[in-house]
Amino acid sequence: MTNWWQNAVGYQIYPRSFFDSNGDGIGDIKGIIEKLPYLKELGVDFIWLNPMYKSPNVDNGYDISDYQDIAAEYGNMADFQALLKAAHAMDLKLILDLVINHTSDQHPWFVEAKKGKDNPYRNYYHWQDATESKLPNNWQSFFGGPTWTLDETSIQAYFHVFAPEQPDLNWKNEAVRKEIYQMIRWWLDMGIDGFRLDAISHIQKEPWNFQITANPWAPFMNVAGIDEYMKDLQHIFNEYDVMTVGEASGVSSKRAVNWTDKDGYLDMIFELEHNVRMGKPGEERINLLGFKKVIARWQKDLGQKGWNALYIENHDNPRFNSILGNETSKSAKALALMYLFLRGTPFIYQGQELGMTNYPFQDIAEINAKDTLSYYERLLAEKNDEALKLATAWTRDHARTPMQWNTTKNSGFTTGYPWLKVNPNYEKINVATESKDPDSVLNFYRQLIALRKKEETFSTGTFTLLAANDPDIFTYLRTGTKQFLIVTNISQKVRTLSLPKKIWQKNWQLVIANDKTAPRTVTQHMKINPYDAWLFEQK
Ligand code: TEU
Ligand code: CA
Repeated sequence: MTNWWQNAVGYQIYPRSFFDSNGDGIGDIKGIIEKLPYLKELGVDFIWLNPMYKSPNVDNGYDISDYQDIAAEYGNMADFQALLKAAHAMDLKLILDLVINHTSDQHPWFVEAKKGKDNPYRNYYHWQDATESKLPNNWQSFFGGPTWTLDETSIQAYFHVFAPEQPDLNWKNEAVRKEIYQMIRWWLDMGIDGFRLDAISHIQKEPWNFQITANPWAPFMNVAGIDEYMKDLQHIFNEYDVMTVGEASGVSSKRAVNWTDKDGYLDMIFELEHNVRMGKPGEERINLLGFKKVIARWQKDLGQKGWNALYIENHDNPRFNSILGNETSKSAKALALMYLFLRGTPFIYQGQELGMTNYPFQDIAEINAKDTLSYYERLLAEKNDEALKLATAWTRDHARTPMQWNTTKNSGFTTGYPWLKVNPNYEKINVATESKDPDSVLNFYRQLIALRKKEETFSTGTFTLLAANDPDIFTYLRTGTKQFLIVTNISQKVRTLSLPKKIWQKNWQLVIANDKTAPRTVTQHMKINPYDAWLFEQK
């Protein structure tokens, strides 16, 4: 085991919603410092912070106007350095979000670029001749609408794969790359422990005359030529002892080996394929079989060469306990056991360790997420009378409601008025209550994290999927110097699991389960109740 992150568990903090130290309703850096002991007790090794840079907040910090400054609502650079120091003093590592596909339209580079065709910064972004009736092409942005926004003064349009307020940087311009690389070194020299690279697979685009067929986003998904830029980044990262995880949609599980093996550009990448949905719009859930097949394919394709980043929740998706579980503490525990023992580095998204659930949105005014609001507008324009339901069902804001700390007003997140409403279930689901309850989701997470880190087999061992086509049961083996069997029923059905003889004839012993009725050992046919989750060790 050569790399520290291969035996580590990470924790993702969405600063805006974590803990507010000064009562303005917005989480902040001092708030994170206050809660470091909580993370230490949870047992995680590193923190990934969502953006806390200066930003007009059109996309909550993913629209950066100054890469080397802290947004005032989160604190200042001295606070950040205090956080880094405090984290390191507790042996917690800290990685930052690196958003280099685009900047804010308020970034000085773009402010300059907009001034005219001759401005030295013009070429920092992508500009093409255009008129209102004729944009350079018909490509569509992730947030809805065209990827081009017209600038009437110059009769040109600029390019953006997200919101119009997030113009894409022109990576073909060497000056841009130089600036970005310098900025990266500046943070690494400060002593941070690595980066999560936002939307990194989009930095290269196809020629503007590329014709879209099935996948509307193909023209900016891991496009040829990206390797040159990734190699540059790799060389910088290699000079430091840091970990890197890329958000790399469009990089297939087969190609991900090149991205993440020992000569790979990055240490690991987040796949964005596993949220396989089923059900009618507005009532969609995750399809377990689809999810399982994606995960198993990544486990197999990365094999012993590449490295996975494991996650079930983040700031962009609904709560897993709502879309795959049944919102009980039992299902939250089953989901934890299901994914924490896969091969790779697990990430836990804040509140996931409590079994937090989706928010019951009743009014569009409760929504902040830009993409949800524009989707809602589109539905209204189409006169869809289920607009609210459709727009809020899968919104990112489910994950962004404030962290639930205790039973006091606003879950103890703030003494003021929270920027996004607190989920009303905070009176039951919160850190204080769950800390005292030995059977809570929180204490289950603590045990699983400790177990995962204690057994080397969970880091280095191989992965073998069992019952591959079972629609309800996710079960697999991890094999190294020891062998473990993970069995989970991710459904509301009582099922019987029949294992092959080569498995059941071995001698197994239960290590941990989410229910007292769990069998002590493995037999040929095992009755498994809804959301039962068991972990056995071969003796
Ligand atoms: O998300 C980007 C993202 O999800 C896309 O890159 C993805 O590839 C696409 O939706 C296809 O599935 C990141 C952040 O996580 C998100 O919060 C930001 O809004 C976004 O980038 C823009 O910076
Ligand atoms: Ca605050």
